[in-house]
Amino acid sequence: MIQERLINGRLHFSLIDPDKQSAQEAGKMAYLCEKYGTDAIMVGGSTVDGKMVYDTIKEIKKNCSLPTIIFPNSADALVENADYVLFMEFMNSLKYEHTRGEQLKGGILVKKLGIKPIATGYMVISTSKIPTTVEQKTVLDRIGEDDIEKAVRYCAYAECIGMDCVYLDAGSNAEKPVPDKMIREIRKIVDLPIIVGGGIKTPEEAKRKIEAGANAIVTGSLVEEEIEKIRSIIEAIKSASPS
Ligand code: 1GP
Repeated sequence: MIQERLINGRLHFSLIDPDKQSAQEAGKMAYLCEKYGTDAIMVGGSTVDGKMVYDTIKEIKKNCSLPTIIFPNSADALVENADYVLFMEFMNSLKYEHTRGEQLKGGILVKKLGIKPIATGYMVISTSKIPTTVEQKTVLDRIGEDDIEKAVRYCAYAECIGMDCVYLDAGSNAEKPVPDKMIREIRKIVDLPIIVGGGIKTPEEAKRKIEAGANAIVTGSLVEEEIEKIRSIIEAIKSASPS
């Protein structure tokens, strides 16, 4: 179970956006991600629909033996050939559809389709001057890079309501990743596994996030743009010594 592996930490997830390439190309990317040592393939993006997700996962499964995890933008992204879904409450969104609306549609689909849900307290940390795609698509209770206490509060809430993990996302191609200090302060209070993504481009950054207390690092843009770079990022994650 991914949830158990998350608890032990030092994981890397490769995020593939079905909107950015053909399903066949996504399959080839997943093959390389597995070869480079990634732990799971996340599939999602802000504009995808179910057919694109289904076709992409089908090709990924032909080329790679790793678990697939849907990272949904809505209930429409839920498809039966996925292994897991990050079943998310977008905790710092002020839009009902992002906190509860799509989840009410999605819960029943997850049950019917037999996808394993990973209950995820998802939050966007705003680190960029120009809003990232996810920031443009919702209305946020903004958590800036210095709003550490607020971030800790959200994560403690996620633990108290029984989530499996929290996901701190600076947004795809963020100017700066989630700050190490924020991860460290959350880790002092919160026992849940912490997934961190958005703007992580170097092995050093990835390693620092793990050493600050993150259990898994997500990279998406690098998989699309310079896939061979994830090899050194994965090596750095696996060699990190969490505090
Ligand atoms: C975005 O956290 C993911 O939701 C990945 O971000 O594309 O910047 O790696 P990047």
